[in-house]
Amino acid sequence: MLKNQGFTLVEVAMATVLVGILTMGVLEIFLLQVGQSKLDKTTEQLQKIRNALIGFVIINNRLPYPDRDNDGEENNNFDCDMEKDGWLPWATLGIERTDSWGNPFFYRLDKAYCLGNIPNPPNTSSNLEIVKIVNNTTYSQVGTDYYYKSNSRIIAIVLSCGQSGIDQTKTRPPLCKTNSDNEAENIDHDRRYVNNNFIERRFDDRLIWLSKTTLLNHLVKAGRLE
Ligand SMILES: [Ca+2]
Ligand SMILES: [Ca+2]
Ligand SMILES: [Ca+2]
Repeated sequence: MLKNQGFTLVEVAMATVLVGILTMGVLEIFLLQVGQSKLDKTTEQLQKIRNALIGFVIINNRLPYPDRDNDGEENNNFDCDMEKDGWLPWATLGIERTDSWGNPFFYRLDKAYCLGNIPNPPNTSSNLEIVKIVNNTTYSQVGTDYYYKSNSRIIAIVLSCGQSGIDQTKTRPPLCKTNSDNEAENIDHDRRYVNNNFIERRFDDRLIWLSKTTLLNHLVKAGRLE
């Protein structure tokens, strides 16, 4: 008697589940790779932005003012003391308009550097700071996480909202949607910003900054300061 060569319903169901699992695995790996490549590209963009800011200072003896109206051009009457964060003036700097998620970059200047020429001697007044998340209760607390102060004397900060993107209902930059208290720290217009490694669905903001010492080093090398 010939054996039935067809598949039973159970075999078909098992094969379907197996194909589904394999497809999900491949899809997950693909999405992870896409996500990583967007992170890498935005990190590269931020490094170029920092170089562009330094180049702008060397040429103009000042940093570009923040862009208030999201047209890419700096606004020379921007009030850094009151308005705090603006859009990055990408057209003024001659750089790409958006991060790799298609969202604008945001830009915060120390108010002493928002008044025109670089102060002489260079100084900071608002003491912007960048902090990093750690899990150690000896440090100060932000929400459920802890941080330590990693950098102060920051002159300029550029922020990409990262994978979480922007909230279209917000009107005052930075327009980032926030995943956590630590991301909320980056849009509250005070002097503290959080920078951290990528944590899925918790922290995906990408930041770069210019410190006073970095800027001084470049100005001395360019012969703009002795
Ligand atoms: Ca503008
Ligand atoms: Ca803050
Ligand atoms: Ca984010």
